Amino acid sequence: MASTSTSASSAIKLDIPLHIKYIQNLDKRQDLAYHLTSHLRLNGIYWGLTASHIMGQPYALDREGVIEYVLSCWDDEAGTFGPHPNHDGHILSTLSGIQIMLMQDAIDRVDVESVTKFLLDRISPDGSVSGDSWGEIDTRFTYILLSSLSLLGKLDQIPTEKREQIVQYISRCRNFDGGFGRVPGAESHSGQVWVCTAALSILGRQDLIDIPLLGAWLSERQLPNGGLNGRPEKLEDVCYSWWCLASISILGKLHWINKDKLIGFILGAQDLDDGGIADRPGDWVDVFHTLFGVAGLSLLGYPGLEDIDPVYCMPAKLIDKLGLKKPYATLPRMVSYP
Ligand code: GRG
Repeated sequence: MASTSTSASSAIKLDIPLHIKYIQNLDKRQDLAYHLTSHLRLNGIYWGLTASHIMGQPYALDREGVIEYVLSCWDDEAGTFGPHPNHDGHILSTLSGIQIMLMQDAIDRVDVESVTKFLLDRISPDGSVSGDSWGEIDTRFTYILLSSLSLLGKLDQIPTEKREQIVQYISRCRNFDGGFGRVPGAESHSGQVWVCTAALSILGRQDLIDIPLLGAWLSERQLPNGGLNGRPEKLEDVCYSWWCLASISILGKLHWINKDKLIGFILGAQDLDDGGIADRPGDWVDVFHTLFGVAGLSLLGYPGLEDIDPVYCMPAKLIDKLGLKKPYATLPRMVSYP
């Protein structure tokens, strides 16, 4: 369980070797929890692998084992990746599959034409994007479409008029507070704010964001204990150290967050016995919060970490190499902490 002592958190450090060990030990096929989370498996591998890259250990997981597993998730009928073997293909697992294969330098083993077709088929005439052939709509899927196509070098396959419809759809999801929701009219939520600001950044349409208004809304997400929440009147959670912080970095206003207080909050959510990071101090850890805690610390310039790209949530070096880097704010990497 994560540390409960917030006063001690200012003195503790990120225990990189312990968190790497935690990620390496997640593949516990004898546990019921492993099977109950199979619908999140490809996402989970992406979370663990990205966290390992950011903690400077890109080879922490068995490369060939990971590649074989991703390939075993292929759904022939959909022409893309499902989250686990014999599961239906979905846009959520598609992005994770692409991200993992890129980080493993194995994208040449993916049927890129088939994945591109699956993705392009998700765009509806009103510019919304569905997760699969069943038709659920969510701005998360809009981001995934754009991020996936862009990572595959296929963004230009979206016809110009559809691209404009996508932009207009995202604009319709913008609210009076400058934030964005899941669908038009839905409440602003930091997770949806990230997907929409990152999507507009990929399309080069940040002009549709009210930067001072949204930047102020995002900075108001920081609570007195240093943690960030996802929307007003809600509890702080380590994962918003990614959704809020990456958004505010894309807006160029990273300095509107109190860095030291947020670092203290994230470090206090570590499990210093068995590794991993929880949603908040005192709770059980999981790999989702481990990635977003480490990713938030990287954006804040915590020492000893690799840079993460706030638009793609992948190692910045890899995104630079692919020529996909977009404008965003960074903080200098600290030499030591505290
Ligand atoms: C490549 C990192 C990456 C993501 C792919 C799936 C996706 C695109 C983005 C998800 C964005 C999102 C909606 C994140 C929020 C997740 C979350 C913690 C939701 C919790 O919502 P509530 O209502 O929590 O349970 P609150 O904190 O509002 O009470």
